[in-house]
Amino acid sequence: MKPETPKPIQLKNYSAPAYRIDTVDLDVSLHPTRTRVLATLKLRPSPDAAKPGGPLVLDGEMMELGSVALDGTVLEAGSYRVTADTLTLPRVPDRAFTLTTETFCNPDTNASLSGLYRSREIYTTQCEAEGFRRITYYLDRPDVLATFTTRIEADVESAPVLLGNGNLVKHGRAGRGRHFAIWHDPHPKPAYLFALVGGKLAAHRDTFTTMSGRKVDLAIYVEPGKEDRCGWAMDALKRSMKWDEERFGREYDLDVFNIVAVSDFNMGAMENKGLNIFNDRLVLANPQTATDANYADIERVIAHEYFHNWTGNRITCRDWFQLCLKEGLTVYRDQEFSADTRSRTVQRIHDVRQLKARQFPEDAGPLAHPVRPSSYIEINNFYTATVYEKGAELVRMIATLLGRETFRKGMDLYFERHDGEAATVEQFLQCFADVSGHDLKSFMNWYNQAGTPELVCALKYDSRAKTATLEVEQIHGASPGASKKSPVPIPIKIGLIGANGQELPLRLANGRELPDGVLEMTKRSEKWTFRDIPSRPVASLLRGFSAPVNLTMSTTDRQLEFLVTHDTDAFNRWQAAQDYAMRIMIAAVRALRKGQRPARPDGFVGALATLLNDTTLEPAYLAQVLAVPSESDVARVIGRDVDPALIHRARRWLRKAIGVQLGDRLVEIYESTVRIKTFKPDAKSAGERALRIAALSLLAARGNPDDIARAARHFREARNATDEIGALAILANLPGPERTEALDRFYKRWKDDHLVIRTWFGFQAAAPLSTTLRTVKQLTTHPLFSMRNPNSVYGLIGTFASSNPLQFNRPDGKGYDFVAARILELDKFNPQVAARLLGAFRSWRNLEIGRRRMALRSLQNIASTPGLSNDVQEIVSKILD
Ligand code: 0A1
Ligand code: ZN
Repeated sequence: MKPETPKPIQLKNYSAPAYRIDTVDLDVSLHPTRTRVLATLKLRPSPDAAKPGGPLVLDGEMMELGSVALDGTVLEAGSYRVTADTLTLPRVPDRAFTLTTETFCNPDTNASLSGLYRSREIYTTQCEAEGFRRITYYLDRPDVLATFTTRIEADVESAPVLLGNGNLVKHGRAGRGRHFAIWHDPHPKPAYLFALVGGKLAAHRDTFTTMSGRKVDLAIYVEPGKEDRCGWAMDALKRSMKWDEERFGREYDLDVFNIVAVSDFNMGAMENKGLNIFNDRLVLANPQTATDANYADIERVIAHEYFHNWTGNRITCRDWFQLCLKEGLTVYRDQEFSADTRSRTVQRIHDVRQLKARQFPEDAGPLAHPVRPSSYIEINNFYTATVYEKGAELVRMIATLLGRETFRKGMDLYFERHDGEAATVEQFLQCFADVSGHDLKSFMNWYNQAGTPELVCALKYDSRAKTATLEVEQIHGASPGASKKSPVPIPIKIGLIGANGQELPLRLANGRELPDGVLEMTKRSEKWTFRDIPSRPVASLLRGFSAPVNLTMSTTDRQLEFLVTHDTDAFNRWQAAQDYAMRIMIAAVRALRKGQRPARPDGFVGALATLLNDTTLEPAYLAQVLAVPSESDVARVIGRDVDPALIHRARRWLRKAIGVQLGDRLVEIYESTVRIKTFKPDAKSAGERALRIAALSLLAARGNPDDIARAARHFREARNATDEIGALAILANLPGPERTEALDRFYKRWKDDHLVIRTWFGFQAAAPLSTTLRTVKQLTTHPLFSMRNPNSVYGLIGTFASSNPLQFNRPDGKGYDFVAARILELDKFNPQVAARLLGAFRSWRNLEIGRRRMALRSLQNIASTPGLSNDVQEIVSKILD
């Protein structure tokens, strides 16, 4: 029996394992309902164990145990103990020994998608974080590294392709319509990186020659008939391999690199050694089925998983508390890859938008946790924006503080010192401290403290002394379980801009020029005086978003307009425009709440017009400028007594005002942007398409019949998915015949493509219409919808809960009831996805009282349901705490 409230696992209780496993020989005989696994483990007492010897306790669950043998002798049932999640041998030799177990599992009934399961007839595995224990009994923890050899056997007919980690050693017939393949991975690895695949798969092949001249065979395996949609992913893979050699000196280390795309997958993809497994939406692309955003995501995730080969696989994590060591670092690496491949500024804007949309609300609410948490109940709940995205920001700050070259030296040392090990965040930081002489002790506070610091800044000008003084204070609000916090080192990249828009030299009072414009704040409050400043400057702070903080500084509308027009830092020009839009929407919410009309946003629209007329700015950047902050962004900044309906009205009003006031210019942009006949997925072409659609969307917000007709025409005449889906996104939000017609046409065209049809579900779920909830309920019974498929669940229910603030937060509470009911339904078979959906409720306390009460009722309903999974139990209790 599972205890009611599971006990949290604590970082401070870490101790090295009592036993090590040197080699693992697995013999897996695949069968849809009864797969047999024969595991031979070579174990020995660990020399560095805190408590050497003692009973051997192996993890294992959801399996049937056949037999156990020690050094070849089958044990009697009384000489070991089996519980729901362990196999214990009370006495084992105090020298090296061999343990053999025979177990059976059922891939077909495994709907949790963790362990071994089948997705559309393909056998596949997912072992991170703790799925290997559903395949065999094991020391399933990341600091147990072993060399794996895997023999896979299956029916030739249903599973002609058999893949494992490492290199293929042998394959052949096994009799009775069966065949086998033996894979050997020479690199010791933790069990979470284990994978195998069996099924009817077709391959898209290529090769890559590494920097030392070794040829690597590359293959992407997909359902037969889809090989022609793998070109982009393969191209991205080869570019990633090259980039990691050039930028970090990292070479690939096996003879083969395989990727498999499956349809049922809880997350995006998984970095299993030499055998990455992907959610098919992050592999398959052609111009008709994938948008530019999909292409960019595929490129990013292919790179991310590949980069894990060094940051995650060769150097892994000592324990799951160190998850950010591989994830934050690898996200930083994939972001840098995208920045080098695409436009650095636009990439940074994209990454910062994501961080603020996903991580900032997490850090400000009941689910806040440090980048390196100190306790958890269910580790799967910690694959969060905080660990990933904020984790990447912490690495970026180290790079900013140390400079590019020293940062690279630190990375080199990390690879040299810890290759083949399971490391900690402290060890990672030590490498940078050692190469730079920089004391990074207080940097650990970033890893150990939750919450987004607030930076309160003020700039004072002394016209007689011709000096400008920047005063900065860092404020740390309370987070769950943490009220007292220490200051953190903060790199603040700044510029001072003179009256004519010129960049002023950053000369400190002692004459020292500030390198790269980066100040390093270390105390709670600090000030810096700059000399030789001829007249009152305007400060451009936190350039490129040099630290994950909330910046507060009192600025006038004029100063924001000045920055939008004159800042030499393109990122901060965009940021100033966003801040300005935010300020206007918040004022509009206030006005609407009082029943007044918002004031005309002339200053803001004028500033936008200046940007649109600046010919030095690339289309992708302008598209970002035209995208005003989302409703959720506004809700986050307002922070309390949030009324999503007023925010929705305010944002609509602003977009309409832009459409009306800049109409002619937007039409010009729409008409003049080149319509490229043959689709190319590169960033420049994508930027042009994005700008056109952004203009189309603001014109549709203006709402003249011509504008709607233009969007409908754009949809009908689209020759690629970006245009088709971009126009559908606009039409789906506007009630009327154009909407119905577009949705019908799209459905007929794409109903046989499970990836594309997901967007059709999504747009209906995201529509801010009063009929949406009814539609979403109906769609859950649609034959193309399945609760068992995570993409389907996220596409319909996830979109409704997270991308439709107006209808999810209906004042009658029915949006909450619906989502809560689906969470309970899912929790019975896929707790990971259920717990993720539950995250949509995380900001419920910020709502106005009426909605807050409704949300509370739904949450209490979940919490009081008997038999919840640990996953959902942990999240709901934190949300309600
Ligand atoms: N390590 C993968 C993400 C991942 C995590 C957990 C999973 O199952 C619970 C699956 C994938 C990555 O960072 O891409
Ligand atoms: Zn990752």
